[in-house]
Amino acid sequence: MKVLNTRGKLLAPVPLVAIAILSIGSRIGAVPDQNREIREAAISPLFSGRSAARTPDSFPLVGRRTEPFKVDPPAPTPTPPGGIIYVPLPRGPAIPPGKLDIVKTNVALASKGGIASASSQLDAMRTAGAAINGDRLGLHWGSDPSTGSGWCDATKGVYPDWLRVDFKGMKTIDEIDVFTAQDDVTAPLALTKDLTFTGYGITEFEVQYLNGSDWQTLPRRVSGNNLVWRRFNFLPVKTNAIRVLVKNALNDYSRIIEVEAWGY
Ligand SMILES: [Ca+2]
Repeated sequence: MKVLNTRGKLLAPVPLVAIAILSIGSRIGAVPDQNREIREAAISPLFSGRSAARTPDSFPLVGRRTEPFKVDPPAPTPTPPGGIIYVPLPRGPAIPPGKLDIVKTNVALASKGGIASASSQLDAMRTAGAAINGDRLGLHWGSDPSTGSGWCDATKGVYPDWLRVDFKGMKTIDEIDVFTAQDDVTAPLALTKDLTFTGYGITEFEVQYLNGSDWQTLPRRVSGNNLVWRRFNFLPVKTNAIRVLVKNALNDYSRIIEVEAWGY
């Protein structure tokens, strides 16, 4: 299978796997206009290493192409696992030619150079750093923030509180995931997108990214939340820091187990 530009020139080798072009808002299984010319696209591996239940807008981003191109031959329907999916994007920063192999990772991780800070923290076991240690569950809450636990603020019943992560330099990100405290912090359950809380989670919050010296708030502000895991997908932005601004939570404190920022 080849990727051709509009003049038929081979642009890049593509693995012999199915290719689909998804128009904005379309879903897997509905693959319209396979040969339609698109001007800009995110190029993502389908079902590679992450949940097959993920929606097209949350696949790991591995690259972008800004030159008009089309796919030849048309993709089969439905697209089988292991295929590649081209998601047209209306705007956003472009990756230079030859950079199509960039893999999206969680750039907020301490192990990736992320540095966490917060408006306050309850104690040395529930630090901001516990929210970028790679543990999404909040294992052994209240002990060893380097391997588990999570962040808890120190201003009882007073909001807002914030948790900030500074990246190792400028990053291009298009997804942020926020995990709050589960009901049984001594025995957290396996995560699903439907897992709810009734005891300690954050109920009202905004996710922001730093644009120069200004915090830009993602369009979807959360209120009345009862989900442990909230994912935010957005058009790629280039930034060096993100922040979760908590405006209300159950049980008087803001508790965030982990915050992730996916990009490169
Ligand atoms: Ca954590």
